[in-house]
Amino acid sequence: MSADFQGWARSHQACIETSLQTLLPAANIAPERLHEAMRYAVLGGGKRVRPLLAFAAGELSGASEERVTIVAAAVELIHAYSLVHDDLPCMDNDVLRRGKPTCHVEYDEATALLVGDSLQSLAFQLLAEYRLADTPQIQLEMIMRLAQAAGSRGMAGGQAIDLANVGKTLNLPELEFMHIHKTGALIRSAVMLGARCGSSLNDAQLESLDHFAKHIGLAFQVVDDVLDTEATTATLGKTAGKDAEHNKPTYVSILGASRARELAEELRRDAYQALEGFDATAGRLRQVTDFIIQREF
Ligand code: GRG
Repeated sequence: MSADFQGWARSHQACIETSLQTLLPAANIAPERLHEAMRYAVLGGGKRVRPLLAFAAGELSGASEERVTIVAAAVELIHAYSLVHDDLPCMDNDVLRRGKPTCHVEYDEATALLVGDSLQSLAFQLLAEYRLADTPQIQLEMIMRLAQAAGSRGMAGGQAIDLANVGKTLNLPELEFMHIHKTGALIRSAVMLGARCGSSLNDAQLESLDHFAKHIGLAFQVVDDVLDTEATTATLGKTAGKDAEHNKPTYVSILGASRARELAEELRRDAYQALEGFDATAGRLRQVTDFIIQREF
């Protein structure tokens, strides 16, 4: 990873942290415990991959950073909600997330449920509250895109498929279908919402960008599966080896670790190819792609 990218990523991670701190309700506002738990779940952790993608896509479309910051925060709030709910005993039942006790362990299950609900509502409130696009029509499309990505035809639906398949054997297309929804849909929306904050892209370019986003969404999951088997709990900040322990079908269980790594590389090449028609302003997206593939946690 180049020093230039590291500097850019660090400054945008800091920017999203500061914005989330301001956008989340203060912990001394009633109901204090819920607000404190929302801040606990969102602040001070995570790689902020989705915000980085939104910022990089915003650079491509000539978007203002103020607009992209709100969009990036909204997508990260949806992501944080999904992690809180995913960790609940009725789902993955995990105790460690982002290097600290999961939300329901630190607080309680009912609070964790409400944290997820409230983060999701706040995300959509932000998208409706701020001016984020050149026309109201585009902004409504953005809101609809995030709703679709988070809902039963996107992330929540993917999670339902995941839960239904524990202990079962899936083939590669079935696994891909699950992850396009569970992980890919939100990543795709981060890219597209970031891009829609600006106005320099035509329909064909937006389509190429969407193509790019689909590939990196899948690549992200392939790498996630590899890391689950190869990295330690300490490095990941979440329990390693859970997929095998829970008998979950993964890219590693189906392909083996080495072929899964190759698949991630193929997806990186496909993602790069989708960006071929763009000029140097797509450079950040290429760098975030490399980060997704090469990350160690
Ligand atoms: C509960 C509605 C609902 C959905 C849950 C996305 C998801 C569906 C669950 C997250 C659990 C999980 C381990 C998914 C696999 C890939 C993934 C999204 C990992 C976590 O994302 P990172 O690595 O996490 O970006 P950080 O902490 O860095 O933000």
